[in-house]
Amino acid sequence: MFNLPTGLTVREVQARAVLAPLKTPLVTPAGSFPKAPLVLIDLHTEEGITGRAYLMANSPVALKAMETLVLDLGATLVGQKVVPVERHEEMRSRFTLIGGSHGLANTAISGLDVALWDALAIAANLPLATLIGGRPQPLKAYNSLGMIRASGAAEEAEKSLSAGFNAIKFKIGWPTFAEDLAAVRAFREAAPDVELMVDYNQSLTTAEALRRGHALESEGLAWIEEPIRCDDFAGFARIAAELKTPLQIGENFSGVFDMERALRADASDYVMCDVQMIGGVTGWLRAAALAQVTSKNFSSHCFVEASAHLLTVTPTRHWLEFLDVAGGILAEPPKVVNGTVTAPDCPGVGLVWDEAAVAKARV
Ligand code: SMN
Ligand code: MG
Repeated sequence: MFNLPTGLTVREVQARAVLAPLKTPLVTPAGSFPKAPLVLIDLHTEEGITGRAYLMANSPVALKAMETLVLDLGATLVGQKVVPVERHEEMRSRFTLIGGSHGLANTAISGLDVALWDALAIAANLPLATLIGGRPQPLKAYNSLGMIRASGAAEEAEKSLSAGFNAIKFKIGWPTFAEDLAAVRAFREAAPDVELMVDYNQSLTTAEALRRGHALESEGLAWIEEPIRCDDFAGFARIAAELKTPLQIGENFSGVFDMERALRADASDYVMCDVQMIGGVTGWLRAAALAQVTSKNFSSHCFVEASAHLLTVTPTRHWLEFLDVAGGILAEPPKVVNGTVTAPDCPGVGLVWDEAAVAKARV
């Protein structure tokens, strides 16, 4: 336990770009990843405690820039106290004169925010969930897949079912709607009793989203995700109003300010926040309040490890997305038990690097 009045002081921040091995390459309508481009963050304190987090560059071209930004922003934390909410606002203020903390700036702040909270939870000897007022508990999780054609659906569905999942998401947005529909029907046939979600990853125009969305109405989908460009809230509002199938967006909300604009525009039925986009732990806690006051089902996006803590304090929590992008460099990858994920009952988030795997994956 640490001495509360003194607290922890940041000594050094390390950032390491890696291409982490994936069990299966992730194929999206916006490009595919054979490996996961991640930045691993280690925030060392004078007291010997290290807070950890990782970020996902989503494109190898952004990886080095992300690493550099985390290092340079992390250097501004050196000598400062581990008081996450204060550090968060200071970090945001560094980007005021460049239009605010969006894009890579937003992700760097979010990653450092998670590392600060992780250090605090480790020092308090509590799981992050417990530190923020919840507790580790089983959360229902869906298996998140890439673009799978109808011909591959039975095999993928079978793998998900035998891993214990009760819900599966896959990406569509094939050149023709006939291909989308064939994939949906093949998954439904192979897994008749599970929830099915589809993700378009912003690949359609509004007119095409309405056309395909209407044609999917009778397929019993649990949600249709990001059919159009992620910042077209007026377009999403139209789609949400016209379709009966719930619309899901949120992985690209750039902080709670963006989320609030989306909610005000009635841009979605559900929200799914991403730890590195919404502002880390600090941003998530505020997003959880926004979702509660607007009665929106709140799911997570990627970042299984941190989300498993954060969803426990999210009053309108819905689904945890199981997409294991960091398992290849973690000593203890996240596990699924009976379709659920539980945050580990150890201090902090529970991120421990497999240093041998990290050494191999370094960029
Ligand atoms: C997604 C986006 C970026 C990286 C991985 C996955 C996807 C999802 O949109 O919802 O899982
Ligand atoms: Mg998505």
